[in-house]
Amino acid sequence: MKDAAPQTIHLKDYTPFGYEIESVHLTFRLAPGATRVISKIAFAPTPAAADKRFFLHGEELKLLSAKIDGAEITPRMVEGGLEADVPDVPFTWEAEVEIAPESNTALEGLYMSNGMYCTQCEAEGFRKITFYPDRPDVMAVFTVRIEGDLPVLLSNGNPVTKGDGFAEWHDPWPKPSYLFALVAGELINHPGFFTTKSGREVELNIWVRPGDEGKCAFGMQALKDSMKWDEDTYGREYDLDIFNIVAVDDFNMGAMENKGLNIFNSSCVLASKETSTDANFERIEGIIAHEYFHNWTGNRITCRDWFQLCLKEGLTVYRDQMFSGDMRSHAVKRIEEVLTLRARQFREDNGPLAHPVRPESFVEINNFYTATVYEKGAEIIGMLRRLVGDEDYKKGCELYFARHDGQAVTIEDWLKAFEDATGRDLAHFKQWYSQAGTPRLKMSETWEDGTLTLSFSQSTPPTPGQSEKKPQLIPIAVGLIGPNGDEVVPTTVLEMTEAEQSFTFEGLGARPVASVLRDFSAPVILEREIDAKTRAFLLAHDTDPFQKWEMGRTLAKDTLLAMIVKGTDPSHAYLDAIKSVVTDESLDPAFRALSLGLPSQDDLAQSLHDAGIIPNPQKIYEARESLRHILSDHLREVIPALYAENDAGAFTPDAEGSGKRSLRLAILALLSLRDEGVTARALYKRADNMTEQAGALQALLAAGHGKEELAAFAERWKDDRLVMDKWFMMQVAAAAPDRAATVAKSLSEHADFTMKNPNRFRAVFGALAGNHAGFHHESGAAYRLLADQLITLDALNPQTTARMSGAFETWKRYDADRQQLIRAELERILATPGLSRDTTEMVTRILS
Ligand code: 0A1
Ligand code: ZN
Repeated sequence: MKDAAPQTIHLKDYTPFGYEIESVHLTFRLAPGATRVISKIAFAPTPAAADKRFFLHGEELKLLSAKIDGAEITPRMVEGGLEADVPDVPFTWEAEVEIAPESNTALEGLYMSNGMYCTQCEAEGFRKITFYPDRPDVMAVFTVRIEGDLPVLLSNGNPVTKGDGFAEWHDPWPKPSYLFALVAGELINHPGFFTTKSGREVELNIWVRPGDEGKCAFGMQALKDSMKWDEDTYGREYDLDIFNIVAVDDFNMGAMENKGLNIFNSSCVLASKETSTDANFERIEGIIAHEYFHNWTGNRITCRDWFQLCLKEGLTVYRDQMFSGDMRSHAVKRIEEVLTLRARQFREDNGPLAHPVRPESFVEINNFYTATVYEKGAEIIGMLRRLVGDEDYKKGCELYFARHDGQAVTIEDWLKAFEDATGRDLAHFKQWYSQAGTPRLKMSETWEDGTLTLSFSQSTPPTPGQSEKKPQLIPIAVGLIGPNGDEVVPTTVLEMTEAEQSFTFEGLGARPVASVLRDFSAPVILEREIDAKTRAFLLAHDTDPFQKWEMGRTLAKDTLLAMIVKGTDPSHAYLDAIKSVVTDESLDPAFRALSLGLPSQDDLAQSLHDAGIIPNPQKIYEARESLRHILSDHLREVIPALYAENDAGAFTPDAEGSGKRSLRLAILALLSLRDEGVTARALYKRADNMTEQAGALQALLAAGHGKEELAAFAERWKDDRLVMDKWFMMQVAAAAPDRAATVAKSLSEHADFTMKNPNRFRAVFGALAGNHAGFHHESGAAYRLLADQLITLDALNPQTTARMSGAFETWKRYDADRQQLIRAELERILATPGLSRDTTEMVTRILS
């Protein structure tokens, strides 16, 4: 069967399936080239259903037999599946199909990775395993028998029996097919256990390939911490006797929350101090929590249809963010969240791929696992909480869990629970789900007779399919700082609902300075008339860590923009302010490190574009490089002490150690511009952990050194695929603009490069897309190279190809020559015979 011809699916067309499922029995006879899947499904017509069409999804399946109530039938094969005539009373459907996991390079459905069988069914992969109503609103209880000559055979739920060459699993919780999972292979487990708050003993396992068993302890602790946190914070308890995590090398995304059997990209679970950086540890902790939290927000309560994806993803991201903040530092975590939101979601919202958090139509749902659905979706939950307050947030969640457990629901259901629990009308707030684009919030202020007036106006630029925008409900968290640096008005939340609105603060003695959008209380772009002096004042005195950081960041950005546009020297207000922050020992080292960071080249390009200036990538690169040298010079007297004092000592992967290391490495990067790499080389030799080893190597590369260390690194780590991903990535990331494409090309010819492993592909070509000046080099070489690679990859793995094509999403910012070069590449991709639905949709949207 062929893929269905591209067809647009609309939210407004939703209709329920006409049948309920009483039970599902699946038998798998595993064989790499020809696996048999035997299904036995008890259906019952839904009495009230309007649509009685019995349609089962199925793709790339060889149907061997089909029966209804034991009698052989011949179903009608139609696009995307089959139809059959069925009785209007309960009946049993049986089918036997054959699939070939060994040749499944799309990594969707049942596939093989290093001899191990595994599955990925979200969003619509189950239809590549057997014929089924593969839609999230059909929930059923599954019993699974796996037959195969492998020691470890896993599926969802609780184990029933295990014998020589077979195992049986039963999942008592009704679930949609996208949460189905099966794993079979030669795996080793790192065991653990957890006792839930009601005394249930849960067996925990992290399953890995032999050789990786030493990299599981951190993930196991993160899992236990997550289980405890969800009990303490949301009252959510785990609900099976066993919880399994499996690490797999070939995986399109980060990880997957299959019921009781989470499957992880090995890069998102395996950790050791020798092979993982602090950033890896933090990400692993967050993703383990994310997948675990899905057990309630996603699995017990799931989505009615894929338009509601943000229902589970926005909420679960919000939950994992709060968890990470509790485990580490809320201040640092919030700044990191905003950095990613701006880098990924604002970028998306400002280009041709902009879409609402709850889209209204799609061609391929896999293209909507986006920063908008995930990260902006989480921002919406954060705003909701700020608006209703902590107590009412808790009440709303509790009502939602109590009311919808076991159901497949919508954003309307989520908001209704909050309206009912709090008595608040959320009609206006709901618009955040349907209106795309990042609101621009302008602020001006006046001062008269002890009254400060803050006047705001908001507007949202048009996005594809939405030319007219309405005002959003924007929670603006504000605090006031008096002239002596004391806070005179603590944080209050202003609720802006109109296009223009003013708020007053009365009875003030002296004119205070307003700290606006504290904690980044809404996903908007704040444009505010504010001079460098006032910024420096807030940077010194603001009690809100996010705004404190933000002031340094906006100073850096203005400095860079002036350097790029006017060729001016960096402002002393910025250089001095940064110096005082980095040397302020009362501040968290992690915060100081973040303050030293410069806005990315991509961020600067967007700001120039917003200001009506066509960005020149080479100039942006040069200005940023020049500011790095100026900073290194400006800080030269304090650098040695900072470097010496922030030695974290013995490695522990916690916030404290990682904060010190991040400050020290940021300092090292500046120092390496002045000492010929001597200090970095010494650290590289001595380092007993990957954070410092990779940090030292990156500092060397960024300063134009590091050739020998790069070779030594490859020699040391040639057998560790995750560390080697870093080796591939670092070289492309550090390549000079005119070398980036050549470096990426030669790495793609390296013996250890393979397109079949998404991590490796992303290491090289994700890094190429992320090397702003290199990707946008005027020769167009990088555009061409990426297009060549995507065309080849599409035939193997459409999902990763489509995702990576997002590298071109900003093309309309640039000059006519670059636009012409990119357009030609996009058109060349689109003209590829047999191009996947995934990539066709993405490239078409980017071009539109
Ligand atoms: N639900 C997972 C992410 C995920 C989505 C799609 C996938 O394949 C198309 C795989 C994983 C999560 O949010 O972690
Ligand atoms: Zn998720």
